[in-house]
Amino acid sequence: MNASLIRHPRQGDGIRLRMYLVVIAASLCALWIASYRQEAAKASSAGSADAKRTLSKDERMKWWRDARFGMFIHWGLYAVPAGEWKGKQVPGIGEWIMERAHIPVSEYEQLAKQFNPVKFDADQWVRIAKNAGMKYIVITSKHHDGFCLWDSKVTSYDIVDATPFKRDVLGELSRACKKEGIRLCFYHSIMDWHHPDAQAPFYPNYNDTKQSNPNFSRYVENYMKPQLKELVANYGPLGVLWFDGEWIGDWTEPQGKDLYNYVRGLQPNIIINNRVGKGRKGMEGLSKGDQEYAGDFGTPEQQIPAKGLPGVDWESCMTMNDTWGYKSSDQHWKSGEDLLRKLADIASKGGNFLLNVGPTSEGLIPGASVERLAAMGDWMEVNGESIYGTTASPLGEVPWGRCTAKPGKLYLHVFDWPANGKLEVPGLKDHVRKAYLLADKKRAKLPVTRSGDTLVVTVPEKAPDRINTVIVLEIKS
Ligand code: FHN
Repeated sequence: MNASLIRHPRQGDGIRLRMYLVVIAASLCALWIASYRQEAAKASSAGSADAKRTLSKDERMKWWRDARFGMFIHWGLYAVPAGEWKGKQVPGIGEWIMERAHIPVSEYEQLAKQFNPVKFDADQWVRIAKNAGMKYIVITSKHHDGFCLWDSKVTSYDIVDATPFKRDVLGELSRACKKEGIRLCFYHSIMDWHHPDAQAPFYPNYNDTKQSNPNFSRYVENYMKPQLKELVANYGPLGVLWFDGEWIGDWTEPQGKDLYNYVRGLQPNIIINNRVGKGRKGMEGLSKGDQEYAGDFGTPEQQIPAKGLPGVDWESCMTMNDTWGYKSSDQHWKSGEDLLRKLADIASKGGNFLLNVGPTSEGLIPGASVERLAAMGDWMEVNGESIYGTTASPLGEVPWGRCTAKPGKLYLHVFDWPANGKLEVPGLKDHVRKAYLLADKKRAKLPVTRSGDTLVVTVPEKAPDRINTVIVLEIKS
């Protein structure tokens, strides 16, 4: 019998077995792919449902609370005069020059013809923020002067229609932020010195908080709200709408509540600051219900509340020099050391730090700002864990620096290094499992002893970081 015909029972079985195995493997593979696709479809629909699902406040605030550090950008026509008008230095913050120099609307508008920021590069701005360790950017879509940094269909007083630059800056920033995973947020001024139904008629005192414009509600309904709709629809989803200029007499708490609801209707999970209403008077005093409409977080400005704002989310916004909008004469820069320690101080009190840059009329972030932000980024690269997603210190004041916390961990931010090599941590009752330098990849243990209620950590003779060295205490919380 032709051997070839003899199909060895074992051999035949072997081939059949292999075929069965191949068929089973192929079926399993097909099953896995089908289930993966189903899971992915479920996840993505859940994701988009999440985007559509109205989140709880804690869910909404999570990315913001984790972020802790953002970039404020004040940019507009005021960068052209840069603090000087008709040959004279104008005192005060640069973005207020229209008010401080009492410039008529018709004259101030002419600045648009000179605004041609040819060196503007959205990717560069976003990289500067990201490399500094910042997680979100809040830029002035429209400041008090009424000039719009996007291509608005509601006015021609905007960067596309009124300037030789003709580019939609907010659109370019939106794309750059998406590319780098940075949340884009807009500052938007309720007070508008250019609009005839708002404060323009109050010239020469645009900031008159007593006068009332009989057409103000027309400005709100036919101008401000449609512009906000443009901003959310065309550049969103946004992280935060950061309102300002709420102190004018024509703006009331009921309008604030209405605006809060309007914006929440445009993007249910957007975060809204407390200046949407008259919230700057302090949210902690408001009832739970009123607090809801008072916005999602408090906005202490150019200051760090001594004890933070217990019970509410808050963000301290600050300039790097003394002006928000660019002023060529303002070279009064805070040091990188001061800025870094402010970041730790704010986080140790449970707040966010919104640090401002005021780009020039050419579209460049000033070099002094870039240098400081790069230095902050170097520190954040090593120590970001002690800032991002942390909560306020459970310890009282500590003499040598600040403290931030996460479940099971305390981060000791040591500004003043102990000369005797013994860092004393008062009032810490928790059992400390381990102490180590955050910068030490090997997490070599630092000796820990107790003296009564005071924990004593033996530290290296020299401070690894002279500005802020972080020591981690792993505790049995
Ligand atoms: O008047 C504005 C000022 O120009 C700047 O925008 C600051 C930043 O928070 N807010 C207002 C002053 O409180």
